[in-house]
Amino acid sequence: MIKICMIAMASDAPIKEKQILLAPYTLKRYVENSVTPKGAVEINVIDFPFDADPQKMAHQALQYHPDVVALSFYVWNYLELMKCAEILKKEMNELIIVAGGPMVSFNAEEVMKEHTYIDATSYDDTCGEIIFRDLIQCLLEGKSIEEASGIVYRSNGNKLIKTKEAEGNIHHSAESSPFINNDIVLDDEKGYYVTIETSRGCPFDCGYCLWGSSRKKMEYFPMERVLKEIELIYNNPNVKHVLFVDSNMLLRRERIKQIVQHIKKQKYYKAISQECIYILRQ
Ligand code: B12
Ligand code: SF4
Repeated sequence: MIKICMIAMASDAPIKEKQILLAPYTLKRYVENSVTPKGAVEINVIDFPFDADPQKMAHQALQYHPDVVALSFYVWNYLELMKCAEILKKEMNELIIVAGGPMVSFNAEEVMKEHTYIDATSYDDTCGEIIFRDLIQCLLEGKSIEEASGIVYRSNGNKLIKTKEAEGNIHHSAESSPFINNDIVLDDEKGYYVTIETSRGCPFDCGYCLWGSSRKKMEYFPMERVLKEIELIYNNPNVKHVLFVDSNMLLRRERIKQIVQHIKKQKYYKAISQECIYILRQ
């Protein structure tokens, strides 16, 4: 059994409600579903607010007695999570610390050079599910993480090694949804700012955007999953705000029509954007 602790940290953007960060929950569900043997990993996600203290975050993570700590790095949490990782390594040298997310995957080698307490960093932002699953599967089988895909890791001789590219498709089915499988529990009456994905990737190429350079391929999530998530989210009185994180929901007209019409049928739908209303009227 491998014990994993995944750390999420909310953005410091002026959002009143508790933010749900999708990546750690999405990776947890994917890895738990796809490693063999089933049940060989125990994954806990700890969800911190934007002003959490790195020392306290590290101590909370250690209470789970993890073998692996995985951190999701974004522009809003980079410094705090690096500090947390440094403290974790000092307190427990044998802990495997893995970094991922858009703030590290575009410059994984520099991150590894600068932050010697990180053991492995994902260098491909498009398929965290496959990369994290492969890495954990390697550990479960007692293999060297040299055989995992999509990472830069530090060998025993302190050399940085870039492993092969990740292969295969991510299964975005309902079984992979952290909402449908109750990984994300929305039971706090103080309210939530929920994020939801219905597709990944972007066919465009804007120079200022991280997606422009990496996520060319479009992956559309099965409608069964999307509609079920909408039901769960829009019928929950604790959800105050929903952010669809797709690059562009209007790429497939039939899909957005179906999505908007489904949202309109739910109990707590409040507003839909102008563009969507326009599509519905046609
Ligand atoms: C939601 C979101 C926000 C929310 C964040 C809070 C929240 N509640 O989630 C809000 C609206 C506040 C926000 C703000 C900003 N954001 Co924003 N945001 C996003 C968005 C739309 C979704 C992120 C997400 O949850 N995706 C879904 C999850 C499942 O995917 P993911 O995060 O990409 O994670 C994948 C991999 O990175 C990897 N992974 C992640 N963690 C880990 C960990 C391990 C161990 C491994 C192996 C892999 C791994 O696996 C995942 C699955 O493949 C992304 C664009 C996008 N669609 O991804 C931009 C994005 C993250 N934001 C971006 C930017 C630039 C900003 C702003 C700076 C914009 C601005 N100029 O104001 C501000 C930040 C301001 C601030 N100080 O907070 C950039 C990148 C920034 C960066 N380097 O981190 C992105 C990528 C947009 C872009 N295309 O350029 N944002
Ligand atoms: S996500 Fe938006 S900004 Fe980024 S490349 Fe696509 S169209 Fe351009």
